[in-house]
Amino acid sequence: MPLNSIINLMKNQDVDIIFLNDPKNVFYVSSYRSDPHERILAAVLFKDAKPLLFVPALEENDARKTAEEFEVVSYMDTQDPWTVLATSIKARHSPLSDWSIEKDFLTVERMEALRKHFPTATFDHNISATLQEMRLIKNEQELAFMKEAGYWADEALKIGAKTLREGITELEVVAEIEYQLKRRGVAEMSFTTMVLFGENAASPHGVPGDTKLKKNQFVLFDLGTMHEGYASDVTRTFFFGEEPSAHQKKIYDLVLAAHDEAMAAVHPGIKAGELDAVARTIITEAGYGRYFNHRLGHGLGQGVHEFPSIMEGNEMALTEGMCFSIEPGIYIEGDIGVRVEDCGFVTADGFESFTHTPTDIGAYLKLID
Ligand SMILES: [Mn+2]
Repeated sequence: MPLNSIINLMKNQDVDIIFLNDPKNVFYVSSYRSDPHERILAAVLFKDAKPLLFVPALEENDARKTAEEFEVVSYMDTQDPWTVLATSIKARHSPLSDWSIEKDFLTVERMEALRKHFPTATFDHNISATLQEMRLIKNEQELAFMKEAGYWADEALKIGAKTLREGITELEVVAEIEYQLKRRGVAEMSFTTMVLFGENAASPHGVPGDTKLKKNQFVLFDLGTMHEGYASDVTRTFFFGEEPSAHQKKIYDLVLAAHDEAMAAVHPGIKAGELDAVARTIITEAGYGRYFNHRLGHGLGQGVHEFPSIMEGNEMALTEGMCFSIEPGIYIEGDIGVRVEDCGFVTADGFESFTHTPTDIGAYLKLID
């Protein structure tokens, strides 16, 4: 479907050919997902000819099976890929003057290769923003994949909770989560799994190590899984013990209130910056504003670094189908770190989360039951 929309778009503009080589965009239009490393992978779309998927020879069979609407052309490592590519493009008998390229991704080296083979073409159009915009709004299929990725993130939290015991290290918990997930068919996490004990969680980008778990500490899990090329991302801060201190409870409840209020505030039309402010105001008014040292959330899709960015100053109005995280936190160096995060999508009148693990301070006890 995205393929047809883009080709139609091309017909309304002065564009003859679209050249995509960002693997995420290639996947988006062709359903073929691959990390080609230094080799060239490209989807080439024409106004009046069958689109072309250009892959390294070792990927040819996989590409053919997946990208049904494309003609697959491959090249050996010993060949000059640009000569093979240019020959296939020129054989298309479609206008080839006005190109649209990914200005945020195409390297100068690759640009020069294109210019060399198409000396009379112009490369003024930029397709990056169009694709970014299209990828912002997820279709039913994409949402279904993300819900499945969310299901496995919830499962990961369950495994993590059941693994906790006094004396276990952060890395041992990480290992157990990933081991059990892989045994159940989850091939890939969406980023490096984070498990942090006590004050270690005061760094929002902390690195799990050999710290041992003690009773009455918070344990912060930030993790996600990939499903069919789509990511999930969830954070829970579990209280490992019976009774949190007044300080622990105060910080936790504040973060949770910010999280809940922001979740409830989402509706089509609210600006990203306004949503950030909903959560930030709660934490700031309680006197902890300087300890909430990152944006409220980020977009989510084929990765965890997509648009929209939920931050102050972002005037983008959120619309149905956009996917992002809501993840307020309070981080006090040498003391405490708490974050509660869910990812989800904008619905006709609100927000639906991909993850459903309970968020209350007693959640840990429920999960190990
Ligand atoms: Mn996140």
